Amino acid sequence: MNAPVPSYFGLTDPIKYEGPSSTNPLAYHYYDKNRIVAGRSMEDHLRFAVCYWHSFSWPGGDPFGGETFLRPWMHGSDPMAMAKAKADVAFDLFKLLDVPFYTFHDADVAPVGETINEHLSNFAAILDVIEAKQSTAKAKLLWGTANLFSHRRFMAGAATNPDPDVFAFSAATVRACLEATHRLGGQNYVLWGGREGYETILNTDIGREYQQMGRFLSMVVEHKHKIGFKGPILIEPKPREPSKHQYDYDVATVFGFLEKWGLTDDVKVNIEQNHAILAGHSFEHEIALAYALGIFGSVDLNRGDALLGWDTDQFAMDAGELTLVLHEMLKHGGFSTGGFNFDAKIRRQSIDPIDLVQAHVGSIDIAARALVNAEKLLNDGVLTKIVNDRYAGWDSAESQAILAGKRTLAEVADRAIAADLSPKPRSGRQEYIETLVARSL
Ligand code: XUL
Ligand code: CO
Repeated sequence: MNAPVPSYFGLTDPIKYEGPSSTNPLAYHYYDKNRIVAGRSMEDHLRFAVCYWHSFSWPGGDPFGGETFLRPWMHGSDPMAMAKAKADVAFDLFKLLDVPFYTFHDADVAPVGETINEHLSNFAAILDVIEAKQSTAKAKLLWGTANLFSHRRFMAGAATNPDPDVFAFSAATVRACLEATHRLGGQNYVLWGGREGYETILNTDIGREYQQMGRFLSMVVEHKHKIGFKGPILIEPKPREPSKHQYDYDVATVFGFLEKWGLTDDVKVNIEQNHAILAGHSFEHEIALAYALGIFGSVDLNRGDALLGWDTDQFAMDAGELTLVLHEMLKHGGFSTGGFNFDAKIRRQSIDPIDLVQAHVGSIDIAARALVNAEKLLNDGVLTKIVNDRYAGWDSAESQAILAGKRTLAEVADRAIAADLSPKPRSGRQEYIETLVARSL
C-alpha cells in the first residue's frame, strides 16, 4: 500500500485533541469537539469556519512591500488551473483542522473577469469544482459573499456608486453569489460594504447613496425569498477602511438603517473584533448590543493591535476577551446559523506552510478555553445575580407599567414628588466583578 501523501502543509493526519497537558503545539489542548459545554458540543457551539481570502488568496503584502508567502497555487499561467490548485489546498486545510465550515468571496475562489459574463462564467466553472469537493468533505459553507471592493470598477462604491452600471454589475454578482451559497447549502449570506462610503463630501450625495444602498439590500432580501434561501442576510459593520466614512459604521448604525428599510427580520449582523475596535467599541459591546437589538448573526473572529490604528486581522488569542464575548453569547444561547469565521491573516513573516495551521490551531484552542471559562462564569451565577440585583427595581409592577406605556411623564413625576424621592446611589462594584472574571481565566 502507498503511504499517504503529505499535504502542502507537510501533515497527513488531522489535528487531534490531546488535552491541556500535551506539549504538542499542533494538537488541540482545549478544543475537544465532542465535549458538551452548556448543553451543546464544543464543535456545535463554536462552529469554526476557515476563510478563503486571507488563508489562500492573500500573498502577504503590505503598503510598503509585496508578496512574502510565495504560495505555489498563486504562481502559474493558467488562472483556472491555479483556482483548482487553490481549492485542493483549501480543502486539505479544512480537513487537517477538522473544522465544520468555510467561507469565501467569488473573487477568492475564481479568477475575476473583466466583463460580467466573463466573471460569472469563471465563477460558475469553479463552483462545480467546489461543489464536488464539498460533497465528500466534512467542511460545509458557513456563508458566501461577493467581493464588491477590490476591482477598480468598485472604487467609488458598489450599490452606492454614482454610476448605475456599477449597481447593476453588483446586482449580477450578488445574485450569482447568493444563488451559489444556496446551492452549496450555505447557512448565511454576507454583505460587507468596504466601498459603500466616501472619501470626501465634496463629490458625494449621501442622500442618494443611502437610497441606493437601501434599495439594493431590499432587492437582495426579495431575491433570497424568491429562491427559497432560508438563512439570514448578514451585514458586516465596519467604520472605515478602505473608505474614510463607511455607512455600515457599527451595530447601532446598521440597526438604524435596517429599521428604516423594514429589514430587521431578514437581515442580521456579522460582527468582527477588529471592526468593533476601529469603531471605538469593545468586541463584547458589539455582541451584547446585537443580541439586545435582536440582530445577532455571526462573528468574524480576529483581533486588532492596540498600537496600530488599522485592520490588522490577527488571529484571536486573548482568552480574557473571548471569555467576555462567549459569556455574552451563552447568555443568549450562542449561535443559530452563524459561526466563528477566521477572518484573520497570519503575519507576513509567517512564511512556512505550517504557520497557517498553527495559527488556526492556536485560535481554535483559545476560543475553546474561553468557552469553558464562560460556561463556568454562567454556572457560578454570580455575574447574573449582580446584574439582576442591579435592575431589580424595574421588575416591580409600577416600573413595568411605565415601560408598558401605561404611565405618563406627569404621573411618574407626581409620584416622585408625593413620595419625596431621594434615590440612594449604590456601588457598581466594578473591581470586585473584574476580579471574579480575572480569577476564572
Ligand atoms: C474586511 C472584511 C471582509 C469581510 C467579507 O475588513 O472583514 O473580509 O469579512 O467581505
Ligand atoms: Co470580516
